Amino acid sequence: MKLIVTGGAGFIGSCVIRTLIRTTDVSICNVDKLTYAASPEALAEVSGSPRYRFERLDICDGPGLAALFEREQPDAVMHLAAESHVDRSIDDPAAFIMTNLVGTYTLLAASTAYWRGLPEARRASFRYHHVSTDEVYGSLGDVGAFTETTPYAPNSPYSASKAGSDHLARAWFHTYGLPVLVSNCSNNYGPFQFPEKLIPLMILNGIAGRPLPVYGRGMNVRDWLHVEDHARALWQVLTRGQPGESYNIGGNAERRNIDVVHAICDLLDELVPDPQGSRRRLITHVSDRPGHDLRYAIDASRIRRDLGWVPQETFETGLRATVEWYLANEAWWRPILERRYAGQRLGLA
Ligand code: NAD
Ligand code: TDX
Repeated sequence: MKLIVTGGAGFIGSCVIRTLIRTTDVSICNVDKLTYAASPEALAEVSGSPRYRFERLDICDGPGLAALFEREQPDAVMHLAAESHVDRSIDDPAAFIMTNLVGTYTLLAASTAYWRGLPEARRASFRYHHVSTDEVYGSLGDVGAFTETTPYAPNSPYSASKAGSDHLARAWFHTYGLPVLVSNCSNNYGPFQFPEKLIPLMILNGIAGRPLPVYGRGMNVRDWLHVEDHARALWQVLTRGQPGESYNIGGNAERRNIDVVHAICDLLDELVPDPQGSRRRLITHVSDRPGHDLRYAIDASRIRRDLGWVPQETFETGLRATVEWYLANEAWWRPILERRYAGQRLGLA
């Protein structure tokens, strides 16, 4: 199989590529614009593989995509390229509208033009997998979980742009017959996650003895999944999912933010003792995120039942491995912290 992965230099896309090159015989062309969030270093282990190649391209570039499809002749597309950080979408939504909406539209149009020209057998087996988030469903109260039929109710510019892109993918299936699969996953964590997101930010600030900024009272709940479990789920959806369907992906690991931060402090204290006793002393409650969704929880019974996917990590094993990974990989994150854009977000400028 020849697969085009968009956003393959990002946190999840790079994990998908490492996992698939290691465990399948698929050939991958990684299409990525290389924004601030990209990490080519996360692809070092596959860069020598004859089954991997990289193409620097913006998914808003229609002619560039058309030429790429012509050259690559893919059997499938897995679309992960996106602007992904909620706080950035609040400060400056424009890039989110361009990449997540216009870029998704441009990729759908290029995929459809290419797919229509395929011989019948290849047209039938072609797949377009749109990778999305549970944030499109909005915010939950104390009970219940998102299912595939939960109505969309996005609350941030990020989630609204992702919700719109999900609807475009759905429409391309119903209107043009493109074999579209959609998946909606909960919060990911693991190696190579850019340190603007909660878990890597807390680990790196904890290592450096800097304040740990918890929004509001830290009572918001997220449902966490290790990125390698997500990558395995995406492969199941791509190869075994039913076109026109969507699949929720989650690890049944709901945690309050404050409990996640406590767990990180305690793991760091165990692995690198804190000279002043405990890193919990660094916790600083800061003003809340505007429109902050209270709780996300995923009901992943469809993917478990229909595709037989089950996560391999628990939150406890995955978080420990992640803290250990950041402690062992300063050579990856130190240059990121020193770059100005990260400095602004991390308060290090
Ligand atoms: P990320 O921000 O780490 O990586 C995004 C990648 O997309 C980067 O390599 C970037 O260079 C690339 N990109 C951005 N704009 C582009 C453009 N216009 N053209 C080409 N490439 C472009 O994101 P991530 O956390 O790896 O998320 C990947 C996907 O998974 C996104 O679609 C996101 O919405 C979705 N998702 C993320 C999570 C999560 O917890 N991180 C959870 C569920 C779903
Ligand atoms: O400094 C912080 N302090 C804090 O309390 C940061 C960065 C976050 N938080 C809170 C906000 C959220 O309740 O932690 C929670 C997680 O925040 P993020 O890591 O920014 O993730 P979230 O907003 O939940 O979105 C993530 O999961 C769904 C990804 O960034 C999205 O791309 C994905 O779709």
